[in-house]
Amino acid sequence: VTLLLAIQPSGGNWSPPAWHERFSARLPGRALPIADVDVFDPAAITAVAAWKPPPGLLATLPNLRVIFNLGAGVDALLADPTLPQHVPIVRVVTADLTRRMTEYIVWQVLDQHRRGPMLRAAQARGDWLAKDQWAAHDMRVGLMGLGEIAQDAAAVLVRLGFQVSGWSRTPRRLDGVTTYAGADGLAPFLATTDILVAALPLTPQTRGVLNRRLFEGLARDGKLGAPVVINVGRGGLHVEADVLACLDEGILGAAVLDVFEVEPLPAASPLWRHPRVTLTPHNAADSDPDAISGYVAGQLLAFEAGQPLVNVVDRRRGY
Ligand code: NDP
Ligand code: OXD
Repeated sequence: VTLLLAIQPSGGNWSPPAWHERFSARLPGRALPIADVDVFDPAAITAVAAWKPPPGLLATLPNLRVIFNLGAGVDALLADPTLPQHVPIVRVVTADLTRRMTEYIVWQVLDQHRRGPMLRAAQARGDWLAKDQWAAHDMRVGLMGLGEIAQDAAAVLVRLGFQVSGWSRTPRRLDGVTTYAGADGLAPFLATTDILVAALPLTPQTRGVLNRRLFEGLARDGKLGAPVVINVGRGGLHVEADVLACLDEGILGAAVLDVFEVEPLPAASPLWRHPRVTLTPHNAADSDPDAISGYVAGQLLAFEAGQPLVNVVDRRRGY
C-alpha cells in the first residue's frame, strides 16, 4: 500500500513534513509521497492520510481503497463533491484527542462556573471582588452531541458534581447523565441547561443549529443569570450574527468559541473584542502527529492483513 499524505499546511501541528517524519517512523521503508510536494503515480496510491486535501485530488486516484481523515470531524472532506463515493473514510478516535477535548470542555465549563471572566475583569480594575461561590450541583451543563468526546467530558463533569444532561440524534444511556434525543428531546434539554456545550459534527442537519431560537430556549432561571454557550464542534454550527445579537440582548450571558465559519477568524470580526466572548484558535485539541500517525498506521497494517477498519464514517449520516 502506498500512502499519500494530503495535508493542507495550516499552522500549528499541520506541517506536512512533520507528519511525514512520524509516518516514516511508523511505516519504515514505505513510499509516503506528500501531495503538492512529491511527484507520484496516481495509480500507485491505495491509501490517503488527509486533512483538508485540495478538492478534486482524491478523485484522481483510481486505485484508492481507504481514506484516513487526520481529525475527528470529516465535514471538510465530505464537502468535496468529487470525493470517491465508495472508498471508506476512517476518522480519528484516539484517547489523546478525546482527553484534550475533555480538558478544554471542563476548563471552559469551570471558568464560567467559577466566574473567571468576571474575576479577571475585577483584577484588571484592581477590585477585590468577594462574591458567593456556587456548588457544582447548582450548575446544569448540557452537552449537544453524545459521541466519543462528549461522553468522555460528561464523565468528568459528573465526577465534579455538575448536573449533566445530553442530547443526541439517537437515544443514548450514560451513567449519571439525563439524556434526550431527536427533535422532541431538544426543548426539554435546553430548558434545563445553564451551560450548553456543542460537541456536534457539522452536517446538513446541524448547520446553524446554534441560533437565536435555540438560545431563547435555554434555561433562564440558572445561577449564571443568563445561559452560556460553548462551541467546540465546528464554526458552521453557530450563527455568528445570532450569537452577537443574543449576547448584546442578554439572551446569552457569554459565549466560548473554539471554531468559526471562516478560520482563521477574520481580523474584522467583532467576536475578537466582545467583552463576553472567550475565543481560542481552533485548538481545543491539537491533532498530535505522533498519536494520530500511530492510530492510522495501526489501522493500515490491520487493513492490509485483512482486518476490518474501525471508526468508519457513515456517509449518509455525514459523520
Ligand atoms: P461522534 O461522531 O463520536 O459523535 C457525534 C455526536 O453528535 C453523536 O452523539 C451524534 O448522535 C450527535 N449528532 C450528530 N448529528 C446530530 C443531530 N442531527 N442531532 C443530534 N445529535 C446529533 O463525534 P466526536 O464526539 O468524536 O466529535 C464531535 C465533533 O467534534 C467532530 O465532528 C468535530 O467537528 C469536533 N471536534 C473539534 C475539535 C476541536 O479542536 N475543536 C477536535 C475534535 C473534534 P448519535 O449518538 O445519535 O449518533
Ligand atoms: C478535528 C479537529 O476534527 O481537530 O479533529 O477539529
